[in-house]
Amino acid sequence: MPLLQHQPKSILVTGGAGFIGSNFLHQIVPTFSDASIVNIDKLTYAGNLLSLQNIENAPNYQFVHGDICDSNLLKRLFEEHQFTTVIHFAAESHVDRSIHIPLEFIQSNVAGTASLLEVAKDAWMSESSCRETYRFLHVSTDEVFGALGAEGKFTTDSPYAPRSPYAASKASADHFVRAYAETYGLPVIISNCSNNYGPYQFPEKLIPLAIVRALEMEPIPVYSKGENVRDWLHVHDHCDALQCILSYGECGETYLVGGFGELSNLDLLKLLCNMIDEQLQRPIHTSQSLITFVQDRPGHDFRYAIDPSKLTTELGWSARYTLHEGLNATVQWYLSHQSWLKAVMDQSYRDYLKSQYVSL
Ligand code: NAD
Ligand code: TDX
Repeated sequence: MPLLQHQPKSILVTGGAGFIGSNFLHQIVPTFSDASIVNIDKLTYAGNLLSLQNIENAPNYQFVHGDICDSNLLKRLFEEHQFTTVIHFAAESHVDRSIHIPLEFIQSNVAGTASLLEVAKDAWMSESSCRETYRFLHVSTDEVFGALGAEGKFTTDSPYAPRSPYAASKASADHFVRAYAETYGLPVIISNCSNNYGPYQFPEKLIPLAIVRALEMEPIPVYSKGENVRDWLHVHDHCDALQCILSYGECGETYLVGGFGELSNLDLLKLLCNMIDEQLQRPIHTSQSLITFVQDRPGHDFRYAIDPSKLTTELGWSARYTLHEGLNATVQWYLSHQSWLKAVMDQSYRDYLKSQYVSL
């Protein structure tokens, strides 16, 4: 592991009320107890302060309700807090929604990232004292590299080939982040991670959606024949990787994050359904019988898979959870947090889901 360890003093987290951001805050608020941490979040349907109740009163933590597109608000926050570290999660994150409302994705993911970069760059340039220790970590996705066939993995040499409006917006954000490093010297790091699962994930994404549907004995929709493959990583492993990258990563570098968790969607759902039945003490195959094949997502990427060797060999990170352990723990978490589930699933969300699926 490199000898230099970055010790953040004043941290800005964007999108910290969402799935990965809230898990990350649960980790860093107690860990970096000497640092002051500000979380700016717009609280879209995907962001919820209920996910942050464990840390909301911590003395080193503050929540700001706001939009990263609001440059004046960002300027005020940078002046007030003199951030030495920015960790940028805020984004519209659901591929299916990006197909219906692409412009909202361009606004938050592209314009929002550019507005954050511009304010961060100005603050960094005017602050000579902390320039050496400054870091801007941009949290991105493997979807920017497009779709794989049956073989191979994404590496840091993979070309950009985004295929959905979501992926294109994230790719564009990545390009802006690199442009700010090349043009202005802003010390940035980019991480591209595979599919996350775990606590506090909004139940529009496959795993929490399937758990909710199984709990309610409702159909569990799987697109096409369920043959598409995703590379699953427990969110705590992703958050560990981000902490590792923040502490030991090199500015200007890109790290791919993944834990060898490949499975087809159908195999994943069958495994998950068995775990749900076991934990609910239901007869075997009760939940599996709910799996329903529905119309495919337009432009559905066939397969993602990450080669994380740069992160494991250079920075010493590796995943703690096997897929089996992680999924079991996740089922357990959702079964014991049904009040959280109910609170985040309001009627408008249920109406949205109803409009989504066409049974085959
Ligand atoms: P999420 O949708 O659960 O949370 C996103 C958060 O950002 C929400 O709290 C939302 O309110 C906030 N937000 C959205 N637009 C905003 C804006 N304009 N200003 C301020 N806040 C705004 O997403 P997530 O799954 O936690 O993903 C976080 C980041 O990680 C995203 O950038 C995503 O692209 C990336 N990522 C996600 C995954 C995954 O599997 N979920 C994998 C790799 C990378
Ligand atoms: O109802 C469904 N049925 C189904 O078969 C849903 C919601 C999804 N799927 C399929 C589509 C994908 O092949 O399951 C797979 C996973 O889908 P999502 O959970 O929507 O994730 P994905 O589209 O792969 O993107 C996710 O991983 C990368 C996150 O949403 C992104 O934010 C992240 O960047």
